[in-house]
Amino acid sequence: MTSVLRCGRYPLALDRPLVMGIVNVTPDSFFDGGRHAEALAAVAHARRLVAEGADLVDVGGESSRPGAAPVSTDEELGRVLPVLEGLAGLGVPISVDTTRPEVMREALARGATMINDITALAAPGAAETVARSGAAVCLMHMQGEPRTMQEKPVYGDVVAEVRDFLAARAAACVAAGVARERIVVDPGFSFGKTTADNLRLLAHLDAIVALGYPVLVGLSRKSSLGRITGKTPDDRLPASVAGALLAVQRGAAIVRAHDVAATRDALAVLTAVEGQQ
Ligand code: 7PM
Repeated sequence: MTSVLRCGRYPLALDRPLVMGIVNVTPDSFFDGGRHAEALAAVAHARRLVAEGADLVDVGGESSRPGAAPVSTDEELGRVLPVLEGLAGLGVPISVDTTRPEVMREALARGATMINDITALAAPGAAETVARSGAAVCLMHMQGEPRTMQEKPVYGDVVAEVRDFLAARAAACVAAGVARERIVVDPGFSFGKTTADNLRLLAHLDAIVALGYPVLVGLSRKSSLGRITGKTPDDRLPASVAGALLAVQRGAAIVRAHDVAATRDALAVLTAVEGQQ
């Protein structure tokens, strides 16, 4: 029987790997046309990712990006909400990357059907906000906080710690009223993890998969891939595609990717081979 992830009005069948396209709403440098141009660029990018085959898109106002300067709630709302308005009728579920219940509420009211929270709904009221909505949620593991988490991550057993954290957060969400079919878990590659930690987590992803929730993996262009290959972010496409493929082979249900078309092609080859077994 195929399992389903309930993203509000969208039931997503998990009988094949899904690709979540990354849409960053970037305020800086590039776009000098102000807020309107920034939103239009993000909307255009999201539509392009859907045309490339994205099964869902993840819109982020960069409040939770590693190393990024924190932005105010108003600033985050100002970045994300116009993009959601521009994406009405997109046809695939829209995830919003946020840790703030107020941003969650406003985003859900504008059609977002998934919340991607790098703090796994730690904020007071966050789990209740998601519970009331019918939306899906991605619960991610992070050690520390974005500004400092890469300074000196320390684990005893990284796989067991990440697994136990995700199990506890999923149970807390269920207790708050989020149906199991709406929960996704994510080991949070590079969020307070060394390259060795990331590799161990990927090699033992089966331990996370065994929790029984769909697993989302985000390795796209990350620095661990840079350390392995010696490549800058712009040249990490082959390594990112390899990472996505390895994650899905180890049971990931969703991969979060910048390069949707290439990721889809690689997964199509994997799915075709698996159809032979
Ligand atoms: C700088 C470094 C900028 C890293 C952006 C990033 C994940 C995520 C991100 C993930 C989930 C990026 C990351 N990564 N959400 N948000 N899982 N659920 O590559 O791995 O976009 S931010």
